[in-house]
Amino acid sequence: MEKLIITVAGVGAETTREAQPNLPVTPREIGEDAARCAEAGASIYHLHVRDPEGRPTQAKEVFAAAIEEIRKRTDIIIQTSTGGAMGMTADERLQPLELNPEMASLTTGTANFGEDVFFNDARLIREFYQRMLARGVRPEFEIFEVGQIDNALRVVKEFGPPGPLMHWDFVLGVPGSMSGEPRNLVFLVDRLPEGSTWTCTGIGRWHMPVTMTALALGGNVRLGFEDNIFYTKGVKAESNAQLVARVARIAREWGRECATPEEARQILRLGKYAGE
Ligand code: KMH
Ligand code: ZN
Repeated sequence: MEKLIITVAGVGAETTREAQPNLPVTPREIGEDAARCAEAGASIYHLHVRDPEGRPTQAKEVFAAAIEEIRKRTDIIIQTSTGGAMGMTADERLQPLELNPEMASLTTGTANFGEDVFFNDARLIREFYQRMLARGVRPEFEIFEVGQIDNALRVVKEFGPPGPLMHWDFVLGVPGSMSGEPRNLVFLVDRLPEGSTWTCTGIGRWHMPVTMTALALGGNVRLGFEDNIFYTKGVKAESNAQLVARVARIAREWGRECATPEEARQILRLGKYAGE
């Protein structure tokens, strides 16, 4: 089996320090968090940033500061968010792409998100995808609902492929969208075209069920305080790295080592590996 790629969604836009006191918020804290996660076995950091008051922002300058702090410490793959926070405009959300990150998230459809609606209509998807293609930024298609796979394939057909392969992330267990039952993940993976790689994340209590299903299917895993703040029921995790270490340990027990960031670049055929 291919090495395991662990993505850390360590910050998010909705998680607060009140809910998770160990949430990294400042650029320096985010840099230190990413380094500890890489040490524990992670190879991608899905990046959101916060303003000095701890509120979500998509400001390019704050992303640049966080990326600088990460890069001082680790060569982990940085995947900037274009989802941002609920209610942000498309222009706001697009800002971090100007920094030409290696990867960026791209949700290919509107989804119910708790009491809110995460808005991504066809126009927005087309615009975000074209911007990523123009800058050579590899999208990670964020899938909350099955039809979003078809929406992604539609823009790939219209504007061309995003690189040598398509990378997907199934986000399961958001209240209002698909749950993290094993049969849902099997169903989604079964729909991917040839030349795909995939990861998945279980929100809240779905973290471990989705993780274990992904390992059984030979897929990859995303985790972190954006998606889940607990280690076990009622016990908050000490750090994102603690969550990484547990999954790395379980995978190793199954004979599956974690990919280093460079090995992950090779598996995903990013950058210099794109032509191989
Ligand atoms: N904060 C959510 C509304 C992404 O990063 O691309 C959307 C989100 C997805 O976090
Ligand atoms: Zn995100």
